[in-house]
Amino acid sequence: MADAPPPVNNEIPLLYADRYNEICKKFMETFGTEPSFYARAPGRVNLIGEHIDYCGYGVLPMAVEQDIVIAVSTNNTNKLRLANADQKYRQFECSVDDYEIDKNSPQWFHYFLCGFKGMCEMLGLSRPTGMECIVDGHIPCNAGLSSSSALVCCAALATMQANGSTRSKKDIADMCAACERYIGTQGGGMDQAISFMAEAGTAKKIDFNPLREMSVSLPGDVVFVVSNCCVEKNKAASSDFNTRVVECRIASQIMAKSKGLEWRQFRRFADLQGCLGLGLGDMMGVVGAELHPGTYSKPEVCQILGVTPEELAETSLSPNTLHVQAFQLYDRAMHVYGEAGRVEEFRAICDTSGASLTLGGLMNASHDSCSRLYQCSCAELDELVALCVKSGAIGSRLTGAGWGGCAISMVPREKLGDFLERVRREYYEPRGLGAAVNEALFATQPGSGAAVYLAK
Ligand code: ADP
Ligand code: NG1
Ligand code: MG
Repeated sequence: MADAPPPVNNEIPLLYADRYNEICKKFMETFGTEPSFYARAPGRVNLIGEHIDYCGYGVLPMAVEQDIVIAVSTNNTNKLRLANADQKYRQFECSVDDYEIDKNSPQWFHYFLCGFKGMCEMLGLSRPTGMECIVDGHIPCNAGLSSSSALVCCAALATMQANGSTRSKKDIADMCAACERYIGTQGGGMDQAISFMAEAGTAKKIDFNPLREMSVSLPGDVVFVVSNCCVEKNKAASSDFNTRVVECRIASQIMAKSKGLEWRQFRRFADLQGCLGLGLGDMMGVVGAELHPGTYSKPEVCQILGVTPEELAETSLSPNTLHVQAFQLYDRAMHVYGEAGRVEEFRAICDTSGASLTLGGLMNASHDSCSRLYQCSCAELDELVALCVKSGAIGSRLTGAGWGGCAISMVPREKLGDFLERVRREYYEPRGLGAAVNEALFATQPGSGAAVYLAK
């Protein structure tokens, strides 16, 4: 499956005809011509396995139905002309071989350019075809449902189709994980992998290096519900995300050094574990023995590794974490090794029946670890997660990078109505968010992956 290219369909499903017609109308108003095809890429919700993909560990997401659709026509003018169905995003135009991706103040079209640039490099195109594009997105932004990667993946897919090429889902996903880093965030590959490799009706266990996917059947007696705490967090606009990536890198380097290994070669916890040949539980023992709780100052890190601050910047930091003076290493490492273990347990339990209670317990433990050890939640999200559990969820946790955004809850099917009503009444109404509740609070099921639809 992952070795096949994303599907190219001749028909737009009847269910989506109205939306695509609307996009087509806007396209004609904007560009005075009809689109020749549509690319679509979904967002995702991660069921368990947070902030561990960039440490080399497997995760367990599923695609959501919400997606990014890009309508495309090609031109001979070497111009890339981008518009957005949402008027709050300004139009953008550039030459196909002359543009910059601004890491310091990322704007919406920079995410498009990440996918465009990555695909041009992958296909070896120095003069890609010009394109007119309208982006129509329905994934809540800055909320942990991976709207950024859906946009990057969709732009890459649109660029591939416009230039008449095909590549496998797996290769495009790997490429998109790398090219989204042009925006500055040094993420793993979860979001791009699930956007291409998702299948309707099944969650996926995604593993990395090399990229692999495996279907995971979810229990039938529960429903998964997304709830957005409505605090936005744009990951590329702050250094919080990369600070976590860097803390994990430094922690694995310090442990590698204390084990007498060539520490400069280590960037991820999974590689250190592989090299030491230990289990995840044993790795937590290594963390306990080799790292201390609390904060490491930058001079302390430099002294342990035997480097100058300039050398540390080279071996371990990212451009937007050069200013960071304090690193939490012990708690981050404990979170990652613990969370990697929970993903394995979650997947194994999905294969047995009557498992919901145990799965819920793993989700609750995951949230606790994200909130306390990884410190990537916020007061509103913690409050919402607690309310979801009080309202009948068997398990609830933040999903995506966090610092705001969404929780995912596992709710017994027969309690769904009461659950939604209580969360609406006790979280959204008191905050005056009642009008937004349908987009912020919804049951979801595993959706399908990225695809192309040819226009008639
Ligand atoms: P997320 O958790 O949603 O992936 P990120 O902080 O990674 O959040 O990136 C979100 C950014 O992606 C937005 O701030 C915006 O720039 C861009 N984006 C997402 N969806 C759209 C859209 N429909 N139109 C324009 N830009 C979008
Ligand atoms: P979101 O919340 O969608 O931006 C980010 C990373 C993932 C993963 C999660 C945390 C990117 C593109 N996405 O997701 O790789 O690390 O956070 O589990 O960097
Ligand atoms: Mg994102």
